[in-house]
Amino acid sequence: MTAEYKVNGAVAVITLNNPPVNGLGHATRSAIVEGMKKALGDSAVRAVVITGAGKAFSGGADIKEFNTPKAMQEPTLHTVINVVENSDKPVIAAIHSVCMGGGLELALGCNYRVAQKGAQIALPEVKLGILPGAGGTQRLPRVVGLEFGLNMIVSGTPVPAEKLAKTALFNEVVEGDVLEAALALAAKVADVRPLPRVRDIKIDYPNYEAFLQFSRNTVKAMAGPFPAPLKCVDAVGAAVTMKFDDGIKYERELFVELVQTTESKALRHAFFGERAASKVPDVPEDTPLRAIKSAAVIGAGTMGGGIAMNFANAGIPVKILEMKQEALDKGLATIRKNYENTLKKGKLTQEKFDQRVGLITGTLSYEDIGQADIVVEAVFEDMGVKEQVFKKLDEVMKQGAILASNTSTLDVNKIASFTKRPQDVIGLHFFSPANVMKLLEIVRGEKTGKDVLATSLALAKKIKKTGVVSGVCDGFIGNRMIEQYSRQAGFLLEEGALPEQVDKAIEKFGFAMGPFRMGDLAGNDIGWYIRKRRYVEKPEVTYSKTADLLCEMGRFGQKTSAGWYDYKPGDRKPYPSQVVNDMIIKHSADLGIERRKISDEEIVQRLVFALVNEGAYILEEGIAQRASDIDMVYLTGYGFPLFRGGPMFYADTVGLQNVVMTMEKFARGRHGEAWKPAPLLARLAAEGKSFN
Ligand code: T1G
Repeated sequence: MTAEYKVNGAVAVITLNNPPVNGLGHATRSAIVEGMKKALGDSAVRAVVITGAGKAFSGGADIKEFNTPKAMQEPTLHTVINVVENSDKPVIAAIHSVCMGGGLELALGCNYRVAQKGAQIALPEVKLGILPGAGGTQRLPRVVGLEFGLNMIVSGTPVPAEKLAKTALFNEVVEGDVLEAALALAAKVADVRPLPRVRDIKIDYPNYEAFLQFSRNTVKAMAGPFPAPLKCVDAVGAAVTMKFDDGIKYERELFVELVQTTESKALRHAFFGERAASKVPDVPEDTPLRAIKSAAVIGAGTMGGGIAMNFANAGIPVKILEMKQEALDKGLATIRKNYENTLKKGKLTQEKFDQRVGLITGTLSYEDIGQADIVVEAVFEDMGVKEQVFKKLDEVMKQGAILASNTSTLDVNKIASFTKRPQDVIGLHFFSPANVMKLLEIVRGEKTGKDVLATSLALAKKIKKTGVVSGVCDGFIGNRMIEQYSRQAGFLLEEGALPEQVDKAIEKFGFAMGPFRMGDLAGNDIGWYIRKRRYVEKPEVTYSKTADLLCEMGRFGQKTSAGWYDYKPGDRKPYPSQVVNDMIIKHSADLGIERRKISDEEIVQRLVFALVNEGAYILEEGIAQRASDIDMVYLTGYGFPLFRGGPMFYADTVGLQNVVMTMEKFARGRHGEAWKPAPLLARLAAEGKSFN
């Protein structure tokens, strides 16, 4: 049963019991209505308490039901709330831990609400590209006020119950057992009539038009490509401008409109994708984890420093090992500076600053780090250097320590072979800046222990990263795909586009930054170094020479104040470079290519479908476990626009047949060999299927 019914004296208790978060799926909704019918039909019952078992009162509607017939199957959540609100006996919600979305809307339909201190209260629907669709936009402002209610709904941010203790949302906020408090309240209000109903509260907000207009302007500016925030304002506006039932109808219309949007489907895809990523079919959920109470990082450079900050931010003491005092001092000073900047911006308290800085220490001796539970090497991306480091780690690290490499492309199996404990070796590929970027590629070697993998996934959560498991290949998931994206970017330059047009086109599509601005930021020499290796390893793979010519000009990007773009001292703004554009145009001539006008649409298709096709290869080779993992890599590590759901999700929305047809057109052009559809992509397209 997904809601239990029990009579406790003269009070009926309906306990939602649909783990993990008491999602209000159809079965649970039906069970609540059943319970209410029993309570209303039992003359011995004088009041009803609704509460939740397990770790939540309720996390809201069952998102998995959306866009399926079950979501609209009676009793809908509206019906459930109406049954509660029209009850002729008092109904009390006893709220603990989590009360969100439809869960809060259900509570708002009750006559009374008691919450436990610390319970997270939210209407987070906007984060899924929708809005509260069961009366939340009409009831919440009636109990917490128009402004606070609108802020909660437009932001979707949880608020601890005690912060709402003085509002009409809660009759009581207790420290102790919330069910006991609710039963005591039930006894007190059993005979109170008329029963208080949130819908009867009038919102008193003089000059609400000005407030709503101001809210519309503010929300429009921050909503970007997402339609939901503005619709939230419209729905909440109805709570003051319309009769209650008209407001409910209007809210419903807006909800139905939003739940069909691609933006909402993309957000829901990302919500589940984030959670699915931590699941590994052959690693049981109850795999014992290794305790991570201390960490060490090898290398105090940009990556090493950022990685160390992740551990300190999670309260884990971390030792940074460097070879030279000067490098160590520089690295520690950079970390301190980073924290000082955050402190200055008011995003860190002095106490947290002191705690985090205090958790990071430095050393020049390997012996000092031997007792750490995990060590992450972030040294130069060269197999010879990795070999030295891992042989040393194998000597000094205690048994059971996890030996992780932050390599961005190198073979983790080979790295593991430098040790006598390959089962303890794993890749933890952070993305720069490592203390900011959410993505963590967790590279599973052939011999990586299941407990090491499970521990790394749990560690990713602890340091607030999105951990995505990758198999071992050149570039893992993200960099292997970006390689094809960069190849196309180079070919586009040879055929007629210039850096600014390519960047602008893909940034208009929604990328945070185009390939050439990104190259100038990260350093064009990084790609240069990798291509030189590839020219030897894979001579059959062609690249545009423009990027090499650029580097031969010493134009590595912002760090040399010149890259694809020109830069002025102290100004990170990219200015189109005549020198570079001339080089590109001359290079086309040298290749005998007649430059042509290339549309923005073609630019976007070639860049994005290059990602999709390589993603399909990665999927069928089992390097990535699922398409949504690839999407999570691109959403959290490469600035792919969230409202488009990631490259694989985007391809699904375009339609795989259309993707393949477009690729066939490109295959007839220059470097057509790059457009051979991955067999998986070709098959799914032929069968009319999708990746996700
Ligand atoms: N529906 C379906 N599954 C859900 C779910 C939900 N609402 N919430 C969580 N899950 C699953 C999640 O996928 C994961 O599954 C497991 O529960 C644990 O989640 C009409 C229409 C509640 C704060 O947006 O914010 O109500 O991976 O790992 O860290 O107006 O889950 O184990 O298989 O996140 O303890 C509005 C979304 C819905 C809340 C718990 N509600 N959930 O966090 O666990 S729309 C939300 C969360 C709605 C009404 C509208 C969090 C949490 P698996 P978890 P957690």
